[in-house]
Amino acid sequence: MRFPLVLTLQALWASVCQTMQHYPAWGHYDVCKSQVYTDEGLTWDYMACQPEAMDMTKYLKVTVDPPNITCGDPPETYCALENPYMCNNECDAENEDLAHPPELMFDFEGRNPTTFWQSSSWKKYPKALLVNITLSWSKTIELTDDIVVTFESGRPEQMVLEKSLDYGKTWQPYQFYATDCLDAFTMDAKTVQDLTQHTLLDIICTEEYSRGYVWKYDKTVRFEIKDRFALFAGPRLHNMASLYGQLDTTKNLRDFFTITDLRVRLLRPATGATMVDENNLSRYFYAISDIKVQGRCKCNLHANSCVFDKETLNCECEHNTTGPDCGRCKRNYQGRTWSAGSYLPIPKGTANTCIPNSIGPVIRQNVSSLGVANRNQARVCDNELLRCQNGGVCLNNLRCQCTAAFTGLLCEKPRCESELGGCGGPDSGQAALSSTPLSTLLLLLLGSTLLREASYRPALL
Ligand SMILES: [Ca+2]
Repeated sequence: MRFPLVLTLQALWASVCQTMQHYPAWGHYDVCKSQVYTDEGLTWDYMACQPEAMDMTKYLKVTVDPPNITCGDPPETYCALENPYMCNNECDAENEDLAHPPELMFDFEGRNPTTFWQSSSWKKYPKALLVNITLSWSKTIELTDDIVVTFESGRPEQMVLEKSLDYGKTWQPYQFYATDCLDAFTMDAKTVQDLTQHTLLDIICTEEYSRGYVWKYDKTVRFEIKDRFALFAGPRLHNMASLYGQLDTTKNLRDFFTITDLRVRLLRPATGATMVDENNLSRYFYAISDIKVQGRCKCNLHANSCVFDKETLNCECEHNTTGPDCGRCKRNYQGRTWSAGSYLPIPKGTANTCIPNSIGPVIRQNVSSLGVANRNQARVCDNELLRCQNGGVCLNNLRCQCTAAFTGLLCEKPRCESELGGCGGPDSGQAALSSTPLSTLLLLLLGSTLLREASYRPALL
């Protein structure tokens, strides 16, 4: 009687696993592999996976160029753009309360007053006041939300947002910003709303974010990622399947949202008028209180986590891949050419796992029958894909040394299952069922009840 029960539990577990795989949290691709029971026994099922999107400003290095352009050395007093007689903005690099270093663009906002980086003033007018702010990740990342730059002073009259995909060797423009696009860049002014699926990759100049001080409460300059996503995924991004499908099949589109570095090129500060007041140049400067960049590590759909270690982000590669972006197969796993995972078919995607150079016979037999002679072929366990379960320890990749309560190739079975009276019997020793497998069994039994109930009442599902 107990044997069929075990089989039922195994079958149930398999069906629970399958159910979970078919209904993952939508669009997360947050599981790289799961263990399933099939006709061939315990095996792995692989899925495309990617890390969660996160606040990427915690992991960047910022460079401001020219290096001496940050205000306060020597100390300087600034006047308000709107009122040349209101001159109470002091900057002194030596005084912590009055200094405005670049880090203040990335600290926690919500404080009152806000904290911000500030440049020296436009003392050398009419020579252009040029500042580059470069954000470097030393890692390929994929943008998932709008880039938002919040200015503490008036927004610049001319600026360019640029990106690099090769760690800053070459740069491409992302978007041009100006009060007058034609005059500044000989480009027609457009907005993101003018873009279509066919022109999504076009680089535009927008006048949307450069209006003068009369709009002083509107302090942000955006690069609209979500509006671009929406061209495929619909206005509220409800059809991410369509977007993922496009990203999968169109490399240019995918690369468009991928960066290693960003650069804000400030070309002309806010003047609030057509004429620059040459007698009071301390009214003109740049000041940025916050930059938001949301994204995820690019791991080629081969990792669901990315760790920050020794000042660098690294994908925790699965699927026998390696490299900072999981961009190649691990040593001895070059049985076929590396390829990125795929979002398709939705929702699980395709892992495109790297496979061993030569696959030995699949080991299904009892571990005790494995001799030294076939050691090269027999890889029963390792610390990555074939992990020993329930506290078991992998010995020389040949066998799992299980704790007293468990048995099986990977220590996956409670030992009491094979004992007289089974796990439910009075002699089975409930101590053998540690809390984890007990709760698993309870879950399975609960699942079984629910599934049985569900099968009786299909109309309610
Ligand atoms: Ca700040």
